[in-house]
Order: sequence, then structure tokens, then C-alpha cells
Amino acid sequence: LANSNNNLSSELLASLPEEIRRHLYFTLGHFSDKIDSHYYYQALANAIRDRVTTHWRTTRKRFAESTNRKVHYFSLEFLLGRSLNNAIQNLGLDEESRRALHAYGLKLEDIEEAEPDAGLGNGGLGRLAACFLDSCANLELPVVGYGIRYEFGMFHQTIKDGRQVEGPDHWLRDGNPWEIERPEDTRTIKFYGHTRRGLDENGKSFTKWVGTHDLLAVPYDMPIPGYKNETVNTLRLWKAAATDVFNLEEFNSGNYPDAVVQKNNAEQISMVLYPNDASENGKELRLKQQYFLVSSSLQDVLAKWVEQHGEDFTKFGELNCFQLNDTHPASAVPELMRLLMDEHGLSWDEAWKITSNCMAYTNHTLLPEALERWSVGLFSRLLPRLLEIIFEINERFLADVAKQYPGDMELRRRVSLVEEGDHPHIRMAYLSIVGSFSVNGVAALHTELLKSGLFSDFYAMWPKKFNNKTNGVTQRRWLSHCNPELRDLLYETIGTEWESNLEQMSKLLPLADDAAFQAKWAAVKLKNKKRLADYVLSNTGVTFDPNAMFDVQVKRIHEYKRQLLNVLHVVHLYDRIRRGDTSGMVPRCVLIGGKAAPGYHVAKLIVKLINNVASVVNSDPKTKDMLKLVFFPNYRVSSMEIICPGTELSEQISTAGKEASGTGNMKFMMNGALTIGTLDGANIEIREQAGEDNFFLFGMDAAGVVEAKKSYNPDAIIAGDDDIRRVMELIEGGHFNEAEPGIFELLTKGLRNPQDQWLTIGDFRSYIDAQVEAEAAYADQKKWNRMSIINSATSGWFSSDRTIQQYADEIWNAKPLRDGKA
Ligand code: DL6
Repeated sequence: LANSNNNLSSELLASLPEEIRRHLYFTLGHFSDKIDSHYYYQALANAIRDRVTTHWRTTRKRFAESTNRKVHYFSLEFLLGRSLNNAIQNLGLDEESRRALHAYGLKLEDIEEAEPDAGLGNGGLGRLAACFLDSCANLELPVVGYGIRYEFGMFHQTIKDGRQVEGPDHWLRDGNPWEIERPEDTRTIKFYGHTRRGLDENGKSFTKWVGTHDLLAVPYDMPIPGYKNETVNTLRLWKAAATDVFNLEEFNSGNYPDAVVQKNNAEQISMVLYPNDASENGKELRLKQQYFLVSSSLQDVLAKWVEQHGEDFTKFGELNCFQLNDTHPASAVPELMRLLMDEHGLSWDEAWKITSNCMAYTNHTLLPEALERWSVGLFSRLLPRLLEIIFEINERFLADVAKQYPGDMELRRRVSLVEEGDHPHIRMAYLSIVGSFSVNGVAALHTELLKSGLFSDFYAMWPKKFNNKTNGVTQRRWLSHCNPELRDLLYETIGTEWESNLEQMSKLLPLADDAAFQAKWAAVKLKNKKRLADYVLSNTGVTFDPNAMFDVQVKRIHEYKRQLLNVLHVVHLYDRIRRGDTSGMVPRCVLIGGKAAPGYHVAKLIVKLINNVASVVNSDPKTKDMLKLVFFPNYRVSSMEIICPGTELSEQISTAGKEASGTGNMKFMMNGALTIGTLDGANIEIREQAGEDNFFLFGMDAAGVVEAKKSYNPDAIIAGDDDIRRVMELIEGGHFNEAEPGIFELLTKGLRNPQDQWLTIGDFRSYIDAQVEAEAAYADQKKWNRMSIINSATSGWFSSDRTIQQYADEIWNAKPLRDGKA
């Protein structure tokens, strides 16, 4: 049977049009002649998935048999977006798919629109995980992603009267052709209960976690196809289920509703993604989600290990690595200890040696409010055995610190995994650092700030643990797929190698001044701007003129990202136009998009301000030819795929020292946008790669921010600068909220507050000046095109292939499953 399975797909699969027909009829039961894009999407997706399956099977076999070190990427978020085109592209089935659909009078683009985004992430961190999986498959690395199959992904954002309204995102409603349930790998997860110690029949002491409430973790696998290399890796997502669907006693006694309650309680765990980006999620359910992911995934890896090696764990640490995507999966440290000791009988020292040699932690934020802390009370109720283990890790760690730094009580208090006080908490970042062999930041500046600030005590103890891995994005999605016009120009000009080696983009450099190439480059951008303008019109009703400069800021709404600074600048331009001061100005269309965490009041007020300013600016006959502003609703992966290629000016304007890296900045750069930005996160490296002349720099740097805070006086800045004063007067005078006086007071008071952490007013003058510089460059289209080409040409460093190669070489010690392409 095994042999006859080998070539199953090639034997059984018919041509794509026939496969579509078969799936329409047999899989979907679609008997009508009506062309319904939902059914055609499902049929095509199933047909493409069938073609993925053979490679998936051979990759899994290779993976299972390999003795290479295996990597398990643990993340509470995977922001995948759509899968159909990704699979078509990576399998090289574009032409064939188009032809197959043509037979039904359908266009591939229209069918792709029927696929909902898999929005299982908040923003940068989750999208990074998705890019990483793509690059791991491209590099044929033995990496499995582990996450949660949330029933509801990132909420759906609509705008009502200028305000954000959240709606559910039931992305699985119509079924998901990209997943396969694997009930045979179901795992049991424990919560609550208590620990029991004793001696077993051989007189050996044991600790057991008993009296627990158990539930099941059922895995769903999604294929992650590599780029034209016959490799298909796996993303395993867990769904929670009750151990018994019905409580039979309740059921038989006629209490049907109560019998179902248990099922509902269990399923809650994988019901919804917490929508907070960069702030703490302190809820019990969130800790349950974290432990649920960690325990099921570790049990999964251990079960496979035991199948292959029996109970011999000597080489487990050497042959496995767990990359923790932020502290969300940090309970992997005590959970692996528990499993090794309580379930597999290892001693503390044996278990610790293994655990601390195979855990690696990536930090994604310096913001104190995003650093996870869990109350000891909650931990002891929910995960009592894990808490005991954490306490012991801490005790042993603090004893080592005492040895290394005798008498330094203050240091011990600072680095303790337990934050003492009336309500003691576990510091998850510290647990991750102590339990890992590697700690990395996500851009050069970020890593330096971790070493010198947040984690300086740990850096002093273990300098070799710390390393930097500057983020990257996959050029397959963020250039090739989303920008087919540019892709074709690149094929024609520098060939195709850049799709798996982005450094090849540098071949464009000699063409930066070539008039004929510039004309082609500009024509591509214009087409993309038209596509974006249509998209903006159909989503917002606002007309963007493709001849204006397209100026874009899309990302989560957060004070540190300073969408407010962008709005202040729009108000400044509006004010200038109304005063007739338009010298040097170029027509500009500003697009801002992003979601605010539902409980983040200030962020939601910023959304309201953007919308109010937009409705005044867009309807003023004096300004409407020179300036437009839209708030783009429900910003998500698939909208970035249209926004990014049409963007000319990329706004990366965070307060220096606050944005760990940014990845949108890299997508824009690849697609030829110029950046206006601060010296923050990966902006610094973007500027280094592109050259200072090809970047619009403004604002204080991270050290300047620290210095400025000592004597920050925004009122004085406002009073001393007529442009800024007029902007504040317009907003404070209620010009944009005549019907709702006073609603923006919280924002304007914040701007004037000497304690304002984000120093928005402090950077405003410098920002205005940089914008003037950008306009001057834009007015000279030859110069602009040159700068744009240079940006794309120097974006090679920002491929996630480069990032992942560094993780593989410098952290994971992982080798590809096979050398060379098939
Ligand atoms: O590393 C991915 C991404 C960075 O590019 C962003 O700069 C950073 O803000 C983001 N961090 C988070 C923090 N969440 N937590 N914890 O999303 O990570």
C-alpha cells in the first residue's frame, strides 16, 4: 500500500479544468449552472490543494526520517492572509489556473477575492510569523509552525460616523479548504487541580498533577508550500474540544442544555484571537490559550520523539529547537520541564539541560505595557504544577546570581522571575531569558536597546545569549504576487532569480538614471496607483487622482506610531492651501489605515479625528484638488497587497526607540516607495541600505528622545512656531468637530502635556520640513524615479529569506532537508 501511495496524485489527478468540475460536483455538490464565485473558489482551491498534497507527503516523510535538528516555531499568531494565490504561484500554476477558469468565463483575480483572509494575528508579529514560514519552506528547512486555530480571527472594522465599530470575523464560516484535521494526533491538556507527590512501586519519588479539568487539543494542518521546490512544510493549528462532548448523566436526566455546556466551555479556548497589539492581555482565557498551545505542541513533539527514539532523551536538545515568538508561548519552559520530569521520569538536572538548550526567545517590543506579567494567584489556580516549576527555576537562578554577584540583593530583586508586592506576578520575559539559550531582538537598534536597557542585567550575565535578527518579509507575496506589473518588468530586466534571492535586485542599480528604464518604472507605478485609486473609491467613496503623490500610513493605530503626527501635517497642508500658500506644494492623497484595539480609547479617538479631518478636507472646494485624506477601513493583509504597490511615500514616523522593527516599511521599500521616517527600528537599516540621499529623515533619535524628555515643553514649541500654532488652533477651535464640540480635547491636551511620551509636537517642525523635501523631490520626477529605483534595488537585505538563513545558521543550527532543488 505504501508503494502504491507514492505517486497517487500524478496517477489520479486529471487536468485542472476537469478537477475543478469534479470538485464542483462531487466535493461541493454544486449542480447549478449559475456561476457563483464562492463555489469556483472552493473548487479551484481544492484542485490546487490536491496538487500540493504529493509534495506535502514527501516533505513530511523526509522530515520524519531526517536526523537534522528540527525547529518548532511557537506563535500565538500567524497572520496568513489568503492562501490560494500563494499556492498557485509557488507551484508555478498561474497560467494553467487562468486557462482553466477562462473556460468558465472567469478571471483568477475575481475568484481569489472570494477567499477570506486568515487573520489569525494582530499585526507585525503575526505577519512576520507567516513570512518566516514561507521562507523556511523556500529554504527547505525542517520547521513546523505551531499555533491556535481561532474560530474568530482579527475583528472586522467598519467606520460609523467616523468611529471604529468592531464586528466578528468568522473566517471559517464557509469551510477552509487549506486545512486537514488530524484527529489521530489529538492531545489532552490539563488545567486547575493540584500536585501530589509520593513514591512509586520502585521506591522512586514522583510528582503528579492530579484532579485536573481536562480538555482536548485537535490539530488542523495547513500546507506551507515552498517556492517551486517541491517542498511543503506544515503549520499545525490546535482547536480546543471537550473530552466528552456530552455529560451523559446530565443528558440522561433530561438536562440537555447543561450537558452541552462543557463542550462550549472547552471550545472557548480557541474561539477568538485577543485583539490587543502591544499591550497586555491580562485575562485568564488568554493564559489558557497560551498554555493550551504550548502543552499540545510540546506533547506532539515529544510523542513523535518517543516513536522514533523511545524514552532516550539524550539527544533531544541537540535535535530540537523551539523558537518562542515573543513571551506569549513562554510557559513552554516550565511545561517542557514538567513533561520531561513528571511524564518521562527525567531528573531536574537532566530536564533543565535539555530545556535550556533547546528554547530560543525573540523579543518584539520595548514598550513596558506589552511585557507580559501573570499574577501568581491566577497561575497557581490554573497551572499549579507549572508555578511550582517556575518557583524552582527562580530559586536556582537566584542562587547562581548570588554566587556570581555576592551581596547584591538589589540585583537579585531586579532579575527575579517573580515581581514581589501585594500582588506578586511572574515576569514572562525573564522566564524566557533564563530558560533559553538565545535571546534576539528584531532590528539592530532594538537589540542594542534591549542590551543596554530593558534586559541589561541579563546581558551583563550572559552576553553571548543576546543576538540580533533584523526582520524581513517574503518577496514572493510582497513583490511578485502583489505587484505583477513590477514583477514582469523585473523579469524582463534582471531575470527571475530575485524571487528566491532578493540581493539580485541590486542589478537594477546601474539603471537608476536610465531614462528609458525610468519611463517603464514610472508607468508601472502609475498603473498601480490607478488600481489603488479604484480600490479606495470602491471602499470609501473618495476619489484619488493618480497624478497626485500617494502618501500612505497603514499599521495598527497606536500613540507611539504617531498617526496623530500625520494628521497634524494634513491639517497643516489644509491650512496652507486655504491661506493660498501653495508654493512648492504638490497635489497629495493621504491614506491612513489600521485597527485600534477595541479597549484603547485614545487610539479610537485618533481614528475619529482622521475621519473628521478627512470629511472637512475632502469637501472643501478650495483644497480638494490639492489634498485628499482617507481612512481606509478594515486594513488587512489582502488590502496591503493593493495598497503597497501603489504607494509613493511610506510613513514610518514612530517616536524613536519605540518601534522594534516594522515590516511594512520593508514592503513599501521593495515596491519602490520612498520612506519618510525617524531613526527607529529597521528604518535605520533601510536608510543605510538605500543611502541617506534616498530617505527623508526627520525627528529626534532614540538618545535625543531620552534627552528631550528632561525638559519637554510642547506649549512653548506651539507658541513659537506659527505653522504649528495654527494647526493647534484649528483643531482646538473645533473646526473639525462642529457638531460634537470638545470631543478631541483628550488628544490636544495629550499633545500639550509636558509628560507626552511620544513627543509629537517636539518632532512636528522637523517632520514638516522633511515633507517639504519630499515634495521638492517629487516635483522633479526624474529625481524621484531614481530614488525609487534605488530603494527597490537595495531592498535585498529585507527578504525574510536572509533573516531565516541567519536564524538557521546562528540560532537553530538547522540544515535544509535536502541540498539543491529537485
Ligand atoms: O517583529 C515584528 C513586529 C515588529 O516589526 C514591530 O515593530 C513590533 O511592534 C511588533 N511587536 C508586537 C508586540 N507584540 N507583542 N508582544 O507586535 O513586532
